[in-house]
Amino acid sequence: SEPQAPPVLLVERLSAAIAIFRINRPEARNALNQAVRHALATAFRKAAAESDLRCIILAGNESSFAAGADIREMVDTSAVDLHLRHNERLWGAIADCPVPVIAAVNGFALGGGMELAMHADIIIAGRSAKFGQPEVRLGIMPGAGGTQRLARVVGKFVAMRLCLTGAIISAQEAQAIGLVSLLVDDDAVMPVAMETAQELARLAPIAVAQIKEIILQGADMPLGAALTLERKGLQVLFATKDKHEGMSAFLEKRQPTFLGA
Ligand code: CO8
Repeated sequence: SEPQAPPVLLVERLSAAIAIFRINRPEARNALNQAVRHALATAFRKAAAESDLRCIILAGNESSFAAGADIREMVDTSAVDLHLRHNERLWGAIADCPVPVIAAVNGFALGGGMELAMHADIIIAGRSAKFGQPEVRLGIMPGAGGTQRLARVVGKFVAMRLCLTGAIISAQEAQAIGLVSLLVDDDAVMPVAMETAQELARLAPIAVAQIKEIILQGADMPLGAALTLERKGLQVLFATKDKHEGMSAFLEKRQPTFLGA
């Protein structure tokens, strides 16, 4: 019988609270073919339904986070084919994840790979990671936030340089422009991502979820409305047991035990 092909996405559990999704197409620098996209969407949709999950680490391998959309799979794709794939629904499953997502980036995060990293909430990158939106060099353009999320994060002039020229930048430069949350040694990326995930997992889950939701929703709103949303979010947290626990623990000089209630 045919040997079983390895899964294109490895879904592991560090604990009940922490999941690790690893893209696994080393033969193609972890290029995002439709199989990987569907596997990611499925994994994120399942994660959203799990009440115990507190953090997702999204990773590739040591040489590539993801080198973009799969060019072999796109070379003969028509405009109508592309429309009918409705990849926005697959990206939406990642964008809508209520649980914090940490991108652990080693090696290349290019094109759709950089867009995937930008779907995360925290980006931890190794010193030799490389970022870029090289689509223009293929005669196309970014299609999953590379012109929009990027410009909102780094501003017009940096986004224009990256998208118009397709320049590949170092992790140091990516950190300088605000794309990388934490820059660490290459072999520290996964350990630091795990420590960060464990730290998040110990915090009050409702507070964490409100913060993620309000930062993301507020970014698309006028400031006044966003500040109201923030204030209402804070008021809601005053109704939680965890608010009382967090403050009592501080006053009693002990560690809090949060319940997610
Ligand atoms: N797609 C398909 N195969 C790839 C990709 C890719 N994006 N990247 C690498 N590979 C394959 C290579 O073809 C090669 O395969 P083979 O061994 O069969 O020849 C193998 O991976 C190894 O690649 P290299 O030999 O090139 O490895 P290097 O270490 O020399 O270089 C790089 C690594 C720099 C990552 C280089 O491979 C590269 O430039 N890759 C392409 C990067 C790129 O242009 N990405 C953007 C793609 S477009 C996009 O992401 C947005 C599309 C939006 C529309 C989406 C619709 C579906």
